[in-house]
Amino acid sequence: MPGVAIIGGQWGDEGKGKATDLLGDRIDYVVKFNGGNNAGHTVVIGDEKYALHLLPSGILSPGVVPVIGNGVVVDLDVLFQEIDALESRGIDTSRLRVSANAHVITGYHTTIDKVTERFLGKRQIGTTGRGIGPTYADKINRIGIRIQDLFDENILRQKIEAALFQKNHLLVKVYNRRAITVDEIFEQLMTHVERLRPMVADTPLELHRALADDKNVVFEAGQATMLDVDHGTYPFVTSSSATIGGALTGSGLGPQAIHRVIGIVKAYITRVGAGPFPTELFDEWGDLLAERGGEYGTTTGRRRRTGWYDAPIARYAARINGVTDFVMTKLDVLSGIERIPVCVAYDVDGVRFDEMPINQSDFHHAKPIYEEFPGWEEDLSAAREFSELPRNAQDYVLALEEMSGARISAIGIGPKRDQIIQRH
Ligand code: 2SA
Ligand code: GDP
Ligand code: MG
Repeated sequence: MPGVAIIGGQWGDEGKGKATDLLGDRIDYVVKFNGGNNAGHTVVIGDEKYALHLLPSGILSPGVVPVIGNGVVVDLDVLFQEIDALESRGIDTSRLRVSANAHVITGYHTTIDKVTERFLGKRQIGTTGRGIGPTYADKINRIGIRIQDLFDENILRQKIEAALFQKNHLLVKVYNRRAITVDEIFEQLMTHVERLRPMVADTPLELHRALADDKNVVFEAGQATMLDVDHGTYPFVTSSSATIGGALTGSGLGPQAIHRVIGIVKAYITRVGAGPFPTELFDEWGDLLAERGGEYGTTTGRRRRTGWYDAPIARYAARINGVTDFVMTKLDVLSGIERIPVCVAYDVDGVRFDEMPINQSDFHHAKPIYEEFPGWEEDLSAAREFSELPRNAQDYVLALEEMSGARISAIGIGPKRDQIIQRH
């Protein structure tokens, strides 16, 4: 504290929501800085399970101000569905702040996302179909619609018109779909405007003042390092900056704002969607990790691809983000595996790579070089001290710490809030 970033160290779903939750009562603000409702954070509080997509996980903690930063893309239908669902379960969402500069996902973005994927056939990215890529494309192409544009009907209409000029050409001529009208998009967006108005804020200014006031701010990433548009396995990535740079541009603050960078990694690794994955398992071990780990998409329900821990990826994430600490989740899932392989380097067509190859074809061809660690039988879920873990589990964590490029400060041993061992 005061400025802590929580970043996915793998391909997502490492348990970032839980890590934010762990910082609990010390947090004053939680800022989501990238992505949109493609994200899925599952947080378990007591016997209640919450799945959040667009809202920052801080929304679940009373007293925390959740912030949707300028780097986020916002589907207003989803925003209010999520708010209503939480309110109906007694969660107060009234503190939510939304950046005036965040971009808006409209009906044409989700349509184009889904249609494009269908037309890509074998070359599909496996997107979540939430309109994320097309919305960021419009932002970069300077034809996006921002939250602030919703409050001027003339500007809004003009912007929708400009965007649809291109989109309809694509939809009608290339994809053989019906044209989308300005009116239908305009009406749909306008239904939310009055409800949205009081939430809209100059979020960089509010956050700047909060930090100057010694408040604790958490920067919560969606997706992860290996899905980052610059540093991930492009083109099999999401369209936003999920790494530490995105925490700054996506919230409008300078580097002094961030004092700790927590990388979240699982004790193994998963991926959703297409793209290279050197340690992927296609056998019963893969099924075991998926079933035990509950590895199904929080947003789409897709089964996640599973594999053994990949140390070069962790080191890469440590470098790209300047990770100060790792939180390693889901160690409990590995109980009962006699010998646990860990990828320590890659073999690329006969050449050893100790670090992640930057050339895409090399990474596609990378075969894991494994070192095996002795497993343990015991259920870990009741341990609260590192010393209470079986010796082999301790050694596994220490070995991974040694190879991953930063200390492992906390270890997840179950989905519940208190199922965590803090070391530092
Ligand atoms: P998109 O929709 O344009 O962001 O998809 C591009 C790629 O990014 C991946 N992606 C994700 N990977 C893991 N988890 C994500 N969130 C959900 C979850 C996913 C779900 O928490 O489980 O429910 O399916 C997420 N969001 C995007 C995506 O799979 C593509 O590879
Ligand atoms: P995120 O996208 O990084 O926030 O992660 P998700 O919420 O998509 O997926 C992580 C899943 O793992 C959630 O269902 C969590 O409840 C669960 N989880 C988090 N930490 C642990 C842990 O230490 N052990 C187990 N078994 N489950 C965990
Ligand atoms: Mg997730």
